[in-house]
Amino acid sequence: MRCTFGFVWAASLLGSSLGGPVKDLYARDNAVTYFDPETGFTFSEFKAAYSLSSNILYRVAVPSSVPAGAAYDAVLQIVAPNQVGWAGLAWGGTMPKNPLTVGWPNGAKPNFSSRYASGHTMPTAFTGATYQQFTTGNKSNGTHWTLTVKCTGCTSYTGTNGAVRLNPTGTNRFAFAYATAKPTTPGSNTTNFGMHDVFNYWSHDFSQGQNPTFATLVVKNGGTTTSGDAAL
Ligand code: HEM
Ligand SMILES: *[C@@H]1O[C@H](CO)[C@@H](O)[C@H](O)[C@H]1NC(C)=O
Ligand SMILES: *[C@@H]1O[C@H](CO)[C@@H](O)[C@H](O)[C@H]1NC(C)=O
Ligand SMILES: *[C@@H]1O[C@H](CO)[C@@H](O)[C@H](O)[C@H]1NC(C)=O
Ligand SMILES: CC(=O)N[C@H]1CO[C@H](CO)[C@@H](O)[C@@H]1O
Repeated sequence: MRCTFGFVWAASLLGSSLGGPVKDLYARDNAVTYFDPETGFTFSEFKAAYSLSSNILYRVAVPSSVPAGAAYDAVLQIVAPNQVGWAGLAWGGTMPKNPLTVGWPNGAKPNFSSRYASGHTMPTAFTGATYQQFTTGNKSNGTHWTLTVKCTGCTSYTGTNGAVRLNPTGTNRFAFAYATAKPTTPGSNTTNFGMHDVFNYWSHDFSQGQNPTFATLVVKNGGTTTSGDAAL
């Protein structure tokens, strides 16, 4: 599995330096629109290679027409093979000092936790971001688990150099990490877990995950709206 991942990553570096077709292939992978029939959200989807034949999918849906400078919510969906013990997203593209969302399988319904790391040590609970787990899109079957949550506070935060606001209509630097080992206490969102096996970075294009009816969809999926859900 790591060989595959290393190959894709190395190939993308090679493509970047040579400007060849591999770079184009990688760039396409960064900007896929995915419509989820279960929740009705349109997501921007990134595929993180997990093995020769499977990926971890990181999907982000945002409201369209977010007012300039305004805070806004985002829906995160993670789809991972059952072999993945936990999968995390770093909203600011680095482990320390940005909101981290960590999800993991737990029977029929995956769980998740809001975390923050001050350095390269186990991230602790983070109250600067709050979440709603939808009544849809949280499931597992024989091969994959799927987590779907709305986050308030993941797209604006105080980083190392002050206030950061992710671009609601453009690309943002993200990072992921995952481990095969499961969290110690999967029924609790304050569980301990071990270090990742793999991490990497990408540029996530929010323009591919625009939702003109974001607030309506939040309600349809069992959530409650906030001022960050913009256009109805
Ligand atoms: C028990 C939990 C964790 C431990 C002990 C841990 C530890 C570390 C360490 C030691 C490094 C440096 C590795 C190197 O330079 O080769 C690192 C890097 C990294 N970790 Fe973690 N980590 C944990 C959880 C997480 C989580 C939950 C995420 C994301 C959601 C994450 C994302 C990253 C990223 C993106 C890097 C690359 C360097 C950076 O951007 O800071 N880590 N981690
Ligand atoms: C755990 O869940 C509770 C109840 O939803 C929530 O108040 C708390 O912030 C969560 N903690 C973490 C670390 O995600
Ligand atoms: C299991 O869930 C994954 C992710 O939603 C999906 O791609 C796959 O088709 C599902 N498998 C079955 C047998 O339903
Ligand atoms: C997820 O974590 C919360 C907070 O610790 C807990 O109350 C809830 O029962 C857990 N849900 C599952 C499905 O594990
Ligand atoms: C917390 C919650 O409501 N979980 C739901 C997630 O979505 C699945 C369907 O995909 C529901 O069965 C869960 O109850």
